[in-house]
Amino acid sequence: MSTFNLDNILSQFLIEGKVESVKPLGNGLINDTFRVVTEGDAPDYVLQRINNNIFTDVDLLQHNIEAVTGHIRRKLEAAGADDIDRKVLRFVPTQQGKTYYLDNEGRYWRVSVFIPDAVTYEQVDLTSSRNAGKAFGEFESMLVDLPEQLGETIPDFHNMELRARQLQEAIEQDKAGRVAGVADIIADLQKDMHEMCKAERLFREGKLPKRICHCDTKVNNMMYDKQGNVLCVIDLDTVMPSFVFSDYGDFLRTGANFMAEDDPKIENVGFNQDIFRAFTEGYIESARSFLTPVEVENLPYAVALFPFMQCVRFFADYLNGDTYYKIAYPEHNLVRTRNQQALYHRVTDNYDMMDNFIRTLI
Ligand code: GN1
Ligand code: MG
Repeated sequence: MSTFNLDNILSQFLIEGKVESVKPLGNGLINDTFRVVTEGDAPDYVLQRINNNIFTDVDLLQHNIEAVTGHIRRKLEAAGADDIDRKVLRFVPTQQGKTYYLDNEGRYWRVSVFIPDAVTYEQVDLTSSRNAGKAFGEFESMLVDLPEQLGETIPDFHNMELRARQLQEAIEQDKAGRVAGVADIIADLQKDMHEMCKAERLFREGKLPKRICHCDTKVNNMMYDKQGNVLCVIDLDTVMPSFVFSDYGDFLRTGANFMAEDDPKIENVGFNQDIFRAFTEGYIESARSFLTPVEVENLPYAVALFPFMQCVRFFADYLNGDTYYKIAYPEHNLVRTRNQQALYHRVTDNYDMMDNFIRTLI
């Protein structure tokens, strides 16, 4: 990371103040993120290198982010909200008036204003889960009337049929020679593959809408103030049309697992019912106005779908020789796979509980 000439990159953006330091920030698995500390009263900034191996159309991506943050900002202004810069990200333009900079080596950069006195969590409690549910429901609800169609920054990102095909290819190609050791996982996933592709079938039958969703609602993609109130949703690269299952299910994948997604103690992986209930209450409260009966009915399926899909994605990356997710050690993606597989099974043990609870809310 230190090989980047960050001073030169920062000088392309219209930032205020003199840069004091630039340090790595957060634990994202895709982009490289830095906090830019400035001297005196000027704001601090977040500098990010956008991983354009994964987000191949940065123009479309930044266009989506501008459309979404602009729309939310206008709504907050119209509602007379205070502290708007703490509730929606503000991107800093370059000298050329764009919100990203392409350097001489083909790397893409962007800068947003750092939100002070705010925190992200790797784990949530009941209050922060309820607030997160409300916040993601509000985020979707504010975007229901976005006056333009957004493109998909990663086409078919949460399409389970595509993820199934990618896994099948990874198995057939066996690029890293790892297939022989993991036959048990392959067989286990294949059992439920058809069932887990249900959303795509409902969509083709015209029964399930796509809406603008965040599509990366893991716990650490939300900023809280020090009192535990949600300020703002961050990490907007995957904002695109998808099923609401994406936001609802993916939050619970990280929020309601007793362990981190890469914890090797599989026997401790489990589904936290209290977090499920708290998050669901918050989500239904703010999403009730637009959710259809088919969406509501399938929320328990969504809770199972996301650990399942994430398991398939980590597993395919493991079989392909670790080309997508950042890893810290050679078997990291296999550990993540087994963790998500265990979580998937713990979630499916809870179908009846989830169904019954959701019924009490509507
Ligand atoms: C990636 O960028 P980050 O770490 O928030 C991934 C998500 C996965 C997640 C698993 C663009 O998110 O889809 O759920 O890792 N983002 C992309 O931790 O693939
Ligand atoms: Mg992130």
